[in-house]
Amino acid sequence: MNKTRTLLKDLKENIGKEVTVKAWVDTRRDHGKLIFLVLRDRSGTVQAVIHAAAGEAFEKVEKLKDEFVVQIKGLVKERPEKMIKEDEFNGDLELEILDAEILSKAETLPFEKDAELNIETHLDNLPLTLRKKQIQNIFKVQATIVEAFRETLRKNDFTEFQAPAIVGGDAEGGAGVFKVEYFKGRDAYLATSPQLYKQIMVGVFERVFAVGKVFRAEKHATTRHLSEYSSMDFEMGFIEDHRDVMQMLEKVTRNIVKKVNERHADILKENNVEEVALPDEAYPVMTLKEAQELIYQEVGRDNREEPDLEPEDERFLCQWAKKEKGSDFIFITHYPVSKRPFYTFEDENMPGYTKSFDLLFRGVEISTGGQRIHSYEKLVENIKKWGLDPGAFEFYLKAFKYGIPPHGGIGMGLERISAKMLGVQNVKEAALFPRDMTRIDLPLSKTEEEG
Ligand code: AMO
Repeated sequence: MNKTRTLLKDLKENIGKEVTVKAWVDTRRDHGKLIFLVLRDRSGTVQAVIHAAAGEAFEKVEKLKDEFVVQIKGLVKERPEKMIKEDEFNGDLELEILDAEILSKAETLPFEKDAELNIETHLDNLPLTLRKKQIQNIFKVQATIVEAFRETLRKNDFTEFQAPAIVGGDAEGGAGVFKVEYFKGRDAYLATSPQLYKQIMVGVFERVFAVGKVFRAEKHATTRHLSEYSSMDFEMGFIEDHRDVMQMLEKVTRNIVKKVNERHADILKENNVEEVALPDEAYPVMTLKEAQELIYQEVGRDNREEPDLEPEDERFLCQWAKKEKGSDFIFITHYPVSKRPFYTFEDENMPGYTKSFDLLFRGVEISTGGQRIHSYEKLVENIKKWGLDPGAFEFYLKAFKYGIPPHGGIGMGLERISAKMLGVQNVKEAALFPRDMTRIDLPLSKTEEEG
């Protein structure tokens, strides 16, 4: 057998020639004396066919089932005009099977391949369901989002760094933290964010970014929360205030939209999602107070004394921004000091409120950021005020003892922005292997029962 492999996307250049392809059997369909296979490799799909008259080769193909891994020798043919399927990958071609070899067998699938699965069955079977094109697409787009995030920041002189996942003190408030029982004489936790380290790194490179896993012991299973998620963070020195950070985040998100549109127009079309609305002007910006007043005026919901937005407020503000400003993104600034972590900079012109912001996108908060406190004394004071132990932050505080410029940054949830870009309802479907209170790969109760 010819061992040189031709990828399915390259079949077009081989019309009339014999090739060897290596692929999965995506589906098999028997039709009288004919067997049709849809083959799938990393580059695409093709329909392959064999007639009973082919003898020995036909007997080999008869043994194949869905998800068998095969090596197939075949002749690349153009399909007759009336058999062409315009919207199918390689829809104008067909591979006439000359020989087949099984590289790996597969058992019968535990679900109907084309059936809409409920989310639990989907998640229970991820090693298989991730192979579906529709699901693969989510993670292709996700990879592009990360690439675009990195690209913009590199272009703007940021250096990527790897943040630790085991930490001695939690920056975000402590409620949702996983404790690690291992280290002698010291409490340790899984990082809820690279916050402390990105600030330390401002003292090293001025502008830094990190993409990595962070962990939140969320008390609720929701469509927006994961126990482990991918955080895309940046931090930049020598800013005037939080608005410099917002500008950079706008650049990053505009490039994400641009790259996803350029590269995945077909996927966006398949998912039936509208193009992301980007305003010609800068993204709309509102303070929390203004946002609450607007909600009160427009829909009569009076949350004007609340320190934060409710999910329905976030949805309303996004609808408003889309309608009034032609933007799927909107910044909300100036959350109260009491609702933000200890490191957040208070606005000298608006005491009690911070130079911090959330970026909302299609109804949900996808990013939080702001200016940070850079004075050592003020930080120590705040750590105490927040009821935390300055001893736990001794290491972080060294950076501030020895000169840190005014700085700020953001953290953005990769799964949340991916889900919203693709119209995926539950953030768990935009996480490759989601963990939450009820699941580590398999449902926890089920594994306990079985164990
Ligand atoms: P925050 O806690 O708001 O801020 O988190 C930043 C962003 O991370 C995402 N996110 C989540 N995604 C999935 N599951 C979760 N449980 C979850 N929690 C948060 C959201 C959110 O906007 N250190 C600050 C950021 C900064 O100021 O730089 C922080 O962690 O998209």
